Amino acid sequence: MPRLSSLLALAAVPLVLAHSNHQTADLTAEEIANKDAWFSKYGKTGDLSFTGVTSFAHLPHVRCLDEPGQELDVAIIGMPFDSAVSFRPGARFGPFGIRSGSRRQTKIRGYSSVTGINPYQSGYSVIDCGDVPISPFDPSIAIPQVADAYASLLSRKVPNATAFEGLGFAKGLDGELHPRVISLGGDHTIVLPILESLHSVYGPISVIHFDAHIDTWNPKRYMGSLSPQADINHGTFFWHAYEKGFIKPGANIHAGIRTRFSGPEDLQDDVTAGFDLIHTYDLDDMGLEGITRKIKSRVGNGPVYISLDIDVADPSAAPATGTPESGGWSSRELRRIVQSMKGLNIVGMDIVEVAPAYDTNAELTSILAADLVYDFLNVLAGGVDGRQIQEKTAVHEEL
Ligand SMILES: [Mn+2]
Repeated sequence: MPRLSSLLALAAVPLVLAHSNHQTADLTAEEIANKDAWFSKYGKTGDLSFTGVTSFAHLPHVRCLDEPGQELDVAIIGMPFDSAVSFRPGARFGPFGIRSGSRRQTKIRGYSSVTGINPYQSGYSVIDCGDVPISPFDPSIAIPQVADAYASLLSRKVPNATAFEGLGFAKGLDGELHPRVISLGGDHTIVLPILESLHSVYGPISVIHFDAHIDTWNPKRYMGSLSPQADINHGTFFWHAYEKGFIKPGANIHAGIRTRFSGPEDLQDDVTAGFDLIHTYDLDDMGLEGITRKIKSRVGNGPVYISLDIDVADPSAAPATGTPESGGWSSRELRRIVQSMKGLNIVGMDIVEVAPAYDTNAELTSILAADLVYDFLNVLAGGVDGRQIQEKTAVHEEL
């Protein structure tokens, strides 16, 4: 049996050899800060996908609500609120989870082989505006907090208005271009104050609603009408949006529906609220093109808001959500349907109901949600009628 000292000596050999090939640590603090010396020695500066403080896709992070002078083209903002849910809570951690799921997205590796653009290096800026500080204790405070915060973002100057105008996007009733905001929920209730803010800029707008649930439940039928605040929750907010006139009558549509109902009266209320409906099984019969055509013909060319509850995806792809329903679309099917929304006159988008505590260790739900935000950004860059903004990646400049 060999002696321990000779085993240690053998083990030391590769370490010594490896070390002899290594460059030595010889950069000064000034050289490291200047980045050129770091780059010439190590070939990479800045954050890697798994390093750094986590903003969405490593985008610049500005606390926009604290900086009223911050101009915005496209803003990503978290709405960490989950105090109005009917089943599992936890979506207040959705913005945290989606940002974590976005870590492999970076500005320099954002080129899409599907759309032929990099939405992070296009003609407009994308900024992570942080989170809205929302009361977890009282929805009657939280809901106006969302409305005030969203209105603040919509009021900002659009720095690259030319790129936006080139896309053909709708201006507000004031004749001005306004930022496009992508909200990370949060439970679905946040959409009511968002639609309120959008209504004050654009007037009534159409809604495309990806979800397993209709969310137009009349509160008088849905769990009773206990108090004015209890009436406003993540299953009733579209009913309120209809009653308040925020959405265009007869120009809204759900896609991916498959939950159970109290009875046909729920679906009658849904029609009253102004929605048409695509069932999850319709994908088998209508195909991708049929679904896309039905959605686009329903909402037309006017201003449209896209709201995506992550539970529209099958629980095998997105288990981390408050009210999962089996029989949903795969992540591939859902992403293709979302990508096909290019060409609409989009005024805002959200992904809601991501509750990371129920996710797998592999972060399936958060990664899908972050990839859907990437698809949103590509859809926005596609503009109205498929007009595409000027791509500014180095690759395109070389070509
Ligand atoms: Mn839902």
